[in-house]
Amino acid sequence: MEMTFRWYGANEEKIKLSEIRQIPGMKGIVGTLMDIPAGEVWPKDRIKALKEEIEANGMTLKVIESVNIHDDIKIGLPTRDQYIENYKQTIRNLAEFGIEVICYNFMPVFDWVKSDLDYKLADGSSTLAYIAKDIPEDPEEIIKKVEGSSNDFELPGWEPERLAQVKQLFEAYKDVDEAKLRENFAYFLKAIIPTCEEVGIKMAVHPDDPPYSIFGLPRVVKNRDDLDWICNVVDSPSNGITLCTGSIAERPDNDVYEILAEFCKRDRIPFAHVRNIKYINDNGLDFYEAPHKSEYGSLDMYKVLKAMYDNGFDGYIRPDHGRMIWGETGRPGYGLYDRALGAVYLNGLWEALEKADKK
Ligand SMILES: [Mn+2]
Repeated sequence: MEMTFRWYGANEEKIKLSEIRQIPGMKGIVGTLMDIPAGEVWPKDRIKALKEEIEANGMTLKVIESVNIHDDIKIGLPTRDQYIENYKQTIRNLAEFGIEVICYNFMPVFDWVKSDLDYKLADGSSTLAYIAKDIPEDPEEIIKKVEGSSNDFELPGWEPERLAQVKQLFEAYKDVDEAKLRENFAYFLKAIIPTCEEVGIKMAVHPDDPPYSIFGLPRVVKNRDDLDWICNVVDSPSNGITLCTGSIAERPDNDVYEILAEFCKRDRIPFAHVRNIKYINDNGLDFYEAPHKSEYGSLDMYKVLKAMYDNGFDGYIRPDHGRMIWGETGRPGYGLYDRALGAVYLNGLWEALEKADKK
C-alpha cells in the first residue's frame, strides 16, 4: 500500500507540494494536467515537467487522475476513433514517464453531483453533502449552484466551456441508454487495453457518483455486478477499478466491504479512494462526507482497510475528500488539513493491520 494525495497542479492550487510532503507517510502525488481538454494528447514535455516538480519535492508520480474520456466516445459517434487514438497516445506518453495507473470515469455529462459544497457540521467545519430534495430538476440549475459555491476553483470534471453547452450535451446523449453506454464502454476498453498491456499501465475506472441515474442519464459503474461486467468484458490485469468507498457506499445496498474483498482478491483494484460518509434523513439517498474516523461516519474504516489488507491489496490509496477545517478555504473537498488527517489515520490503521499480522 502506498499513500498518495491528489494535487491539481501549481497553476490550479493554493496547496504547495512542499506542504504535502510534510504529511507523515505521504509517498506520492496523484497528478493531472487539468488544462488539457478531453480528447487531446497529453504532451510529453508537460508530463515530464510535472513528474520532475513532484520528485523535486520528495514524492513520486505514479497515478494520474483523471484522463477524461471525450463525450463522443461515450455517445459512440464516428469521431470516437480519433479520440481513442489520442487516448492511446496519452497512455504511451504517460507510461514513458513511469505512470502506472490512470483513473477515469465513464459517466455522461457530470463527473459527480452533490447538492451542497458547503454543508455545515456541528463542529463548525464544512463538507460536501447530497440531499436528494435539493437537487434541482433542471441540470442548468445544478451547474449554477455548483459553480456558485466552488470558491472560484475549477472543479474536476466540471469544465465551464463544456458545461456551457449542457443543453446540447443532453441532446447528444438522448439515445444513449444503459445498454448503449455499456456497448460504447466495451468498444473503448477493447481498443485501449492492449496498449495498456503493452506499456504496463493499469486503467482504473471510478464508480459513478452517485451510483444511480440522475437527470435521466444512464449509469453503468454503480454496483458489484457492473464492476464484474467491466472486469470480464476485457479480462486483463490492465483493466481495473478505482475503488471509491464513498461513491460505492452512497447506495447503502452496495456492500462496500464485500466488494473490496472480492475485487482485491481478483487483483483488480490498483487504486483506492478511501473516505467515510454519514447517511442522514433515512431515505437511502442523503448523506454528507464525514471525517475519516469510523465513529463519525456510517462506514467502519477498520473494516474497509481490513478487507483490503486481508485480500492482498498492494496498490495506491488516497484519502478522498476532506472537510474544510481550521479556517481553511479552497477547492471544495480538496483542502489540505482534513485530507492530511485522513491520510495519517488510514496509515495508522494499516500499520496496526500489518503489525497484528506479523505477530
Ligand atoms: Mn472518489
